[in-house]
Amino acid sequence: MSVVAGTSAPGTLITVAPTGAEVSKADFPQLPTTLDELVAEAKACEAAGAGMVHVHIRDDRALPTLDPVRLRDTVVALREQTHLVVQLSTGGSVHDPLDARLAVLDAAPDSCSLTCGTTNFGDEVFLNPWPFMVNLFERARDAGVVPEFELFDLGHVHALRRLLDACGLPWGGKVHCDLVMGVPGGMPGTAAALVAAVQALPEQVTSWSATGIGRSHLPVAAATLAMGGHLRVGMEDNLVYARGRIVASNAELVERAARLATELQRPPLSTAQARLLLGLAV
Ligand code: KMH
Ligand code: ZN
Repeated sequence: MSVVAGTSAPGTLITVAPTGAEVSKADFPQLPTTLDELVAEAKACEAAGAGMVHVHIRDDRALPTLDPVRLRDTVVALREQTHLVVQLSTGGSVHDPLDARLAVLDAAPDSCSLTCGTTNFGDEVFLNPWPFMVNLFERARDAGVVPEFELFDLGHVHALRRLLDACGLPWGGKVHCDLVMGVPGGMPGTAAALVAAVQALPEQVTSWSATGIGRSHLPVAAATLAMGGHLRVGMEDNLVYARGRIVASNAELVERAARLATELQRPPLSTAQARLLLGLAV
């Protein structure tokens, strides 16, 4: 199925990215960094309309970690206490080595992120060499984990085409990607860039979402809904709810996304519908 601008999915998958690897707990105490905080936030976000959670975890000092035991405990806890699709980040932080990022799959999530190319990331470099992408794709397929392809740039869209042509379809047979827009170093968070990226998506793509970083969060969400895409929101991507007002919780970002989607006649997908969309067993 080709997913081009103008085609409209019947409902909206809302993915919440509650924590990320970059935001400081000291600066934003409402950021969920402990397992209890993460699970509580995930439950509130599910109640507000989220279908999937994109997870980065923190250590006891609230710093990003890819500790395998913590990752596994996190997947188990989220599975026990929510119905959300559990997606672990394999991007981690810009300081994480590639082998630790591959090992994230050992925690047996439903889904994992897979970024389709290296990108400047503020003052840092987010490294995703081609052999790493292929390795992660194949390991995810072998492990029965559905990748979400993260696209930070138009070049990443073309790299996704190359990856699918080289490796075939991922586990589950569906191809879901997420356009991450407005990262300093990636494509801008504008409607024009969104149209260009969506029009360039390979024909194997069955669904797409987008998120705008920082001040592009709302414009990207509005343009995405208008184009029939799905939404990602959360404190990983955006810390400002409105002019002069900091985000109080991830759930309020999900609530707003659900309201917007409902007004546009594409209400939030249930978690069961989200699983079908992504090629996961219900
Ligand atoms: N934290 C960024 C360096 C992902 O989760 O896969 C990478 C990132 C993408 O957040
Ligand atoms: Zn992430």
